Amino acid sequence: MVLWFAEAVTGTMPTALITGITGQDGAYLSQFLLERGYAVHGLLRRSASADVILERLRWLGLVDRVTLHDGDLTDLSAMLRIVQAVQPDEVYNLAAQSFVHASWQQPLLTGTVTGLGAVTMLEAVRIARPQARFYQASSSEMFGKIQQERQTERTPFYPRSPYAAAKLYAHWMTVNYRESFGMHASSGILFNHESPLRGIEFVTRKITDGVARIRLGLARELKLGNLEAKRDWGHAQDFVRAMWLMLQQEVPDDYVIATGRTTSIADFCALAFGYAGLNWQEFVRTDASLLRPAEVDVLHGDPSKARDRLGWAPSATLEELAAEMVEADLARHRARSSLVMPTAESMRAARA
Ligand code: NDP
Ligand code: GDR
Repeated sequence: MVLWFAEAVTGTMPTALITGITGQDGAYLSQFLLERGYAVHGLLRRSASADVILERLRWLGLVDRVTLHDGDLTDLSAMLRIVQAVQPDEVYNLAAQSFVHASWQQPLLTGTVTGLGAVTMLEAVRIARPQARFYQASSSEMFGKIQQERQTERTPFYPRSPYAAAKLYAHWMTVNYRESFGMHASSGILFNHESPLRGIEFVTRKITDGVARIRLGLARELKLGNLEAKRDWGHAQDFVRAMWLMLQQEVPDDYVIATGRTTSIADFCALAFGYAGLNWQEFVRTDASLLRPAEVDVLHGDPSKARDRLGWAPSATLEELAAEMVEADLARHRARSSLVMPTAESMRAARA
């Protein structure tokens, strides 16, 4: 087996701590790290619906393979206790209030969790485990009202939502901790990435879920907001690999992670409905209540730096991504329960 950075330094298998482990990226990152022999620890905030919260880890068959620690990202004492106990080699700060639309209704919460929460984690690491390598989940939303047609690490930021403003604060604080304290802290400026584990409120998953419902006769239409917005969508599994690659570099830095292809919401509808043999224009309706107070019209990343320095490139096409998501949603609805999802393994078996 190949020696990773931490193993090469300490002679033991590396330990990772992931905030946001129950989210889309946290689940895939856990899988990626476990496959490489890491001990994976994660932050779990207390919920009355713990069974549902663990669904993504369960889908990937990982619930019993990771160690979960109770705590909220906004609670410095808890973060300190966890970092002290785990003594991680690598810390991935993925936890956030991550839904842009909700950030106008909850600007203070978004600022507290998505912005200050990152600093809480940076502080915990600086105090309790300063030699750990730190990853911050920055976002292409920071480019907002774009200042360059293709966005790179050098493109000026122009956030358009409370979420983006909070991410920008967290981004600059990560840079600041790197420069002030010499921490190995890197930011990944990730463009949209999706998967069957994407939250249902985000547009791609809302569309593939809608396709599945319509295909199975459970719904007749799908209501969406702005169909003209364009996004640079990739597969979450490709994107978590980029996070890890950043922390294997000798020198910490910031990287744009994108596919370099941008597509409108309408064109994604055409792909997803088309995969199920449906004409999207017969089923999609627009609903003004789903429009945002300020929109990010187009995002189109240039991942040249990540390609050249990390050797990173996306592997999945948008067509493959849409097909995988529609298949997963069809399987979920066929299972007839929102609480009992089939596992990836059982889906493979059913198809075989
Ligand atoms: P998700 O919304 O799927 O996951 C968010 C995670 O944060 C969940 O595990 C959630 O826990 C956790 N969380 C939220 N609030 C708190 C809190 N107060 N304390 C502890 N944990 C909390 O996001 P993704 O996996 O899609 O994204 C991961 C990160 O990357 C986020 O920071 C997001 O903003 C950022 N990002 C995502 C992109 C994308 O396209 N997916 C692109 C660029 C950046 P719970 O399950 O309990 O709700
Ligand atoms: P985004 O993702 O805001 O880019 O943030 P989302 O899928 O929510 O929206 C993408 C675009 O689709 C338009 N849209 C709709 N969006 C939603 N959610 N629901 C609809 O019905 C709908 N109709 C049209 C939106 O207006 C927007 O233009 C995601 C999150 O993962 C962030 O955390 C992350 O930082 C960024 O991606 C990069």
